[in-house]
Amino acid sequence: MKIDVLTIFPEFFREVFDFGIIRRARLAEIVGINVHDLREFTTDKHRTVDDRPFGGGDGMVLKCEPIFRAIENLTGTTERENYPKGTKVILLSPQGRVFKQETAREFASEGGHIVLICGRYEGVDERVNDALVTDEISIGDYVLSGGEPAAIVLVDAIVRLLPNALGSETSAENDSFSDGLLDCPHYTRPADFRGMRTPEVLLEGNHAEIEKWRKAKALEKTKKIREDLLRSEK
Ligand code: 9D3
Repeated sequence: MKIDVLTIFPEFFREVFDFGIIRRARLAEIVGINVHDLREFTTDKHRTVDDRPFGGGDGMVLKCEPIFRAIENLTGTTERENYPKGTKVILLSPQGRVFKQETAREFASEGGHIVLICGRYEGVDERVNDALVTDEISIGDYVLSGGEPAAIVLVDAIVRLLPNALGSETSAENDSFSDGLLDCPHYTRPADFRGMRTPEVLLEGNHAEIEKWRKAKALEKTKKIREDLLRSEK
């Protein structure tokens, strides 16, 4: 898989893809990640990426031209219909559909080439959405100052689902959210830490009982914290 990130703050991403699973996946050439400065796709002397909104109002709007030039450079076309098969051009914006584990699975399995456009300011010229964007995505109901943190979230959630990205120690199928429940509590040595004891069942080695305990704890936690997960389809 190839992932390109378009941003006016390329420095924001400088070290974030150099750790853990993402680093390992890049070294194993499971994924190639490249971050591009939107200003590199400007043609004017001042390298202008934004301008004031038509109709007035506060803030600035990201201009069409640098984004169209970037997408043409990265995909070969500025018409969404003509992208090579498996190309996703994703706009990170508060107006998008909310990113879920299901969305991560969709992008990991269908996206051979993913381009992430990081929104900023009051927004992005709507013609970017009209012509270029295949998916508009938000990561949740809170206000960020830009799409950059959201891009990092998507890259992390997608890359770890790519075949062979996880080591043999973990499996994506065992994840919380794959079975729709929160995880059970975990303990490691010492069994007694400053008087706080590990539940006996985990120390006794009865694996059927341990499984039963873990399921019950996961259900109890989910009921208390995320009842919505028990009601919803997924
Ligand atoms: C004035 C109305 N605001 C829209 C709700 C303006 C606005 C706020 C925040 C415009 C852009 C932003 C920057 N945020 C993102 O680009 C963003 C985002 C977010 O704020 N929350 C959750 N997911 C995302 S993905 C991109």
